[in-house]
Amino acid sequence: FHLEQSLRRALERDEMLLYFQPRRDLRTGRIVSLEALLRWRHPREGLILPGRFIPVAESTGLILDLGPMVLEKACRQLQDWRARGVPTVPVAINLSTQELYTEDLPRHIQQRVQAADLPPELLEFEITESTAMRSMEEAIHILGRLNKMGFTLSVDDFGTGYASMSYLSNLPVQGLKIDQSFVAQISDPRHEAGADATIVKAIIGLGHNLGLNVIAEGVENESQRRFLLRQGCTLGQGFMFDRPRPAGEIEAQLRIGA
Ligand code: G
Ligand code: G
Ligand code: MN
Ligand code: NA
Repeated sequence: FHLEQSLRRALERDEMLLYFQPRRDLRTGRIVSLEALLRWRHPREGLILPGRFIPVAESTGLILDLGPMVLEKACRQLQDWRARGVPTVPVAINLSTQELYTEDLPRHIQQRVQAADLPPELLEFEITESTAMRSMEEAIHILGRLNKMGFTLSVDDFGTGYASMSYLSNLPVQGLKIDQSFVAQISDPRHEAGADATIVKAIIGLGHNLGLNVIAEGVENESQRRFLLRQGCTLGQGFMFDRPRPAGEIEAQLRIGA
């Protein structure tokens, strides 16, 4: 099994699909948005997770085919749900480093979204802290353009990179996602006085003070949920509520409003 060759073929044969993981209001459990997560359904290897192939796609340049394909699939899914009267929520798409700095990404995104006749409010884009830091001035410019077009932006995996507070305050983003490695450390009430709990509290405070929506990733249990709520973080995603799932299963949940 040669990953790079197979990946090229996978794109031609359309073996890629999107799963979706809800972000929920931690108080009510209501779905507020979805994150699109790429999956590769390999005919022999089965379902391959992005952690295995996104880095290869990035290093080979295949990401420049994969990225637009993800956007296209997400737009088509939203369009389909809307056409069939399924109550929709915004869908967040992960942008890799190479994609963000692609020539004229904002215009490309705008064209796709307009072609699907979608309001820009239905799409969010996530970039990691390290992607933003790669070329700060350029990132500010690109994100600013996306913002003017009406798209919502957030910083993913926050806390794992080296972004300083002043950098974060300069980024035209609306949201911040606490990396799941920190959230994992508050899964036991006895850890709430520990260093990681302090980091989680600090990130929530920083995000809110900058006027950002703060989403906790990797919420797996009730004590994490309660801790986050006590700190004022009301948005989360994680296995406590949902695993990433195919569109059909998500649709059923959107219909019942759960
Ligand atoms: O779904 P999973 O938890 O295995 O995702 C692992 C990683 O792959 C995450 O960091 C996520 O951001 C990334 N990822 C998932 N889907 C996409 C995608 O469509 N594009 C990019 N660039 N990264 C993705
Ligand atoms: O883009 P990002 O790096 O945030 O990717 C989200 C990843 O986190 C996805 O691969 C998803 O499957 C994973 N994930 C989502 N919720 C949980 C969770 O509660 N626990 C763990 N361990 N992983 C999660
Ligand atoms: Mn993400
Ligand atoms: Na993340």
